[in-house]
Amino acid sequence: MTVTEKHRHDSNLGGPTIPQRRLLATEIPGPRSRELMERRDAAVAAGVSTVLPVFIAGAGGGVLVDVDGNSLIDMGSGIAVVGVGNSATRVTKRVRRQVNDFTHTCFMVTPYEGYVDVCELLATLTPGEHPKKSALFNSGAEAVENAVKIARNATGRDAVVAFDHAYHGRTNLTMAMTAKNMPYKQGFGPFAGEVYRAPMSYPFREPVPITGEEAATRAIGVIDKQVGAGNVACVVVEPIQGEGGFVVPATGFLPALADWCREHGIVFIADEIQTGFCRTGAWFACEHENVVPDLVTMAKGMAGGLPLAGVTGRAEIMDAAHVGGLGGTYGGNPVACAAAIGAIETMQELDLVAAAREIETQMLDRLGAMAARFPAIGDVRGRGAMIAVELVRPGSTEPDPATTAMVNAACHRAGVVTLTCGTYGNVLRFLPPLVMPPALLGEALDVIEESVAEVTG
Ligand code: PLZ
Repeated sequence: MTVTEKHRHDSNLGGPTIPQRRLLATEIPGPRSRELMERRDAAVAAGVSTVLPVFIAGAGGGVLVDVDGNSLIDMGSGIAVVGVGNSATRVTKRVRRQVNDFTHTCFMVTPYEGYVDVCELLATLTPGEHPKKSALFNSGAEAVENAVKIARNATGRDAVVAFDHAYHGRTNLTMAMTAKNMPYKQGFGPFAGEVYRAPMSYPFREPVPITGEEAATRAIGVIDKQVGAGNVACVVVEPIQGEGGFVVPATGFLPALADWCREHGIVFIADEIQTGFCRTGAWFACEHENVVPDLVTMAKGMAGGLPLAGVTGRAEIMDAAHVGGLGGTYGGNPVACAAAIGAIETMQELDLVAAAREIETQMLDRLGAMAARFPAIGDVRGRGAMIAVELVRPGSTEPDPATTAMVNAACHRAGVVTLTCGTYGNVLRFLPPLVMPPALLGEALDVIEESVAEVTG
């Protein structure tokens, strides 16, 4: 693409006014995307993967438009990021204004108001009425790293507890906390020490059904025996696991765990990086069970696509680290903060909590009917606009990653961008932008149904 063409695309192709339709102009991927893939393969490190080799020229609402003129339905939101829609108006307006004023000072050198605005908003929006403080970073992994630093400093303890199926990032400490070896950890060790793993509540995969409280007792038993409560700085849990398979723990699991942490002076950290900012039909997924975490990690959805992450929590814990102990050159970059303010305004103005709940109803309805029709669908689960189906060998709970990959590929060929996840690679997950028009979501569900029929029928 020439520079002039790029400019035309920048000014015309994206944003909420882009036509909300599925349109296949070429096969997927088209010829221009294939050319670009060749350049990509020659220039980009092999370790960086591609789910769908289609190059995007513009995006908005619920669609991604590629360089061949195909308009694809976006059921991934760039992995739960553009909940407010791609290039959302309030985001781009505030970003443009900020870019014209200044792009960077480093908040640790000379501060600016946007950073403080975001921290004030986070204090209001996150669960709990207690005094809160925040620190801002660039990525989810960095937020998790810093939450652990803060918890260790505040408690004077070392041990970190994470769960089976957990995903917390790709840095050294967060790789240690992430459960799945391939592709995240293989060959990248040695990993950070003092990270322990506890069993998760994964209702579909319990050999014998147990309650959330029983699952919490089981996890606590492991921590007590293998670590000792008095050595634990923090327990870190995704209230609904993301990469691990959209695992919704049984009711009662999170509250029991949070209570036990409180009793033992352990910092309870909710990793809401994937679940936060209206995604699950609440501002934060902890709210579904009235759980008030000590610290919350956030990223993804908070800034409408710009890199921004945060840790928010009890003021006394957040303030435990010495002056100068937390930071980073770019953390809370002014452009990213402007985007976050625009994104949060969009969530409030369009009531995206309600929108996510409507998406949930529409999706669970259709996917539930599909589960009755196709024996390969073993489970349908999730909350809000974070919904998944787990594919198994019919009549069993044996994971079927091959079928999952084939259904995913069939969706892609038909112009619907879906993602997979799960420890066993057998979960097809859906993360539509919360501004997805119902008719377009209905069309995506038609394509998903046709794809399951094509592959398994
Ligand atoms: N915690 C709960 O979901 C990011 C990972 C994509 P970063 N999930 C998408 C990939 O394969 O790299 C995630 C998450 C939870 C932490 C993270 C990490 O966030 O912004 O990717 O560092």
